[in-house]
Amino acid sequence: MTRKYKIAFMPGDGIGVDVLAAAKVVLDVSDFNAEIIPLDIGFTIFEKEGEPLPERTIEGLKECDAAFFGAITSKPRTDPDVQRIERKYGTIYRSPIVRLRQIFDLYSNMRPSKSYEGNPLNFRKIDGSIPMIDIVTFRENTEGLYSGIEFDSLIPELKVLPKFKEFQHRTGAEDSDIRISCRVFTRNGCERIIRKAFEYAEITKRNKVTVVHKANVIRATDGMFLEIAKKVAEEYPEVKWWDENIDATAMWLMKRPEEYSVIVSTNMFGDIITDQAAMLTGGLGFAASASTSNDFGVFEPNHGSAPKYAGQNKVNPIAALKSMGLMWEWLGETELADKLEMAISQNIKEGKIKTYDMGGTSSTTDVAKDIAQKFTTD
Ligand code: GGG
Repeated sequence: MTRKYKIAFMPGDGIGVDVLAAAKVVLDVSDFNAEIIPLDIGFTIFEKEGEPLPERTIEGLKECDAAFFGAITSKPRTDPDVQRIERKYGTIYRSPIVRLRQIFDLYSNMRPSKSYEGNPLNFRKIDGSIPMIDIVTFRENTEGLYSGIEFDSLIPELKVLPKFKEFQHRTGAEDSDIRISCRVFTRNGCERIIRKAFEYAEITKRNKVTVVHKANVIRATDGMFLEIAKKVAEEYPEVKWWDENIDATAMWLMKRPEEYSVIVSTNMFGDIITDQAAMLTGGLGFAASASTSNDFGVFEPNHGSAPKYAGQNKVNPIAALKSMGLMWEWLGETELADKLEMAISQNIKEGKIKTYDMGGTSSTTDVAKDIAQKFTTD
């Protein structure tokens, strides 16, 4: 029997509810010893209370060992619903996902992308061959272009800077026609995610890291990222590494995806290449993630709330199940994580019980039940 954990259970919106209910089917047949604590997050609770990440959720999370999260609906601030709710409660919508990452300093976003034998959605190269892909990406999760430092016009403090003066002169844009989203990096932020990737490559004996950036153009931020990578790499002589520009990675991922093993990148680049890697390995129905600090973790499928499928018991629960596996692994429950990974592989290889995205007609619950049955069979 494992020690008793406290796990926050946050289905969120839309299909987040469907896939977490499916994961619960497997959780219930496992001997994972946990108190499950339901917590509110997302657009549904924003509509009810004017706050997508209520204070009680933040406080509840502080009592937990980890959080298992489904999905949320995010809408731009020009959306009439957002504006209506903001007016009603006098609040401003802020992404609860980004806030969670910042409040709990979940600086590492780890996203595995793996081909499963027999998956009809596996990527085929132009020559017809199916590469066996096994990539783990570490994406910086709290800084960069998602740091939330944005301006809705050229504010006076910036307008006086020579670079802005030159920009405004060249473009002829009025102050009010300029929007600024800052890409802010810190030395510590770069170093800890790069170290995480190299450590992982060493511990798992993958021994291969690709550092992805655009240092030749975005010199201040990505220049520092690359410079730190070179220093950190010296501490891991067993790990072979190389660096690439993000555009080259996007291209080579389509041509030779099997050559990548561990990738480390910045917030936005990491977000984009992991969606690309997800499509090479079956789509968002298979894409799981672990957002961790040094002592807390939030585990969630990469997909969003897909409102058009919400409540239909139709979508693929594998990404959520894999996220639960990542949570077990992070908690040190490796036996449970390995058993779950085996059960998922068997379900995909057999190819009998599968959701619509894989060409099947089974429901979300059917897939979960099949995986639960395989999980409990030795
Ligand atoms: N499970 C991931 C999820 O719900 N994603 C939705 C999303 O990316 N929303 C953007 C955001 O709120 O930051």
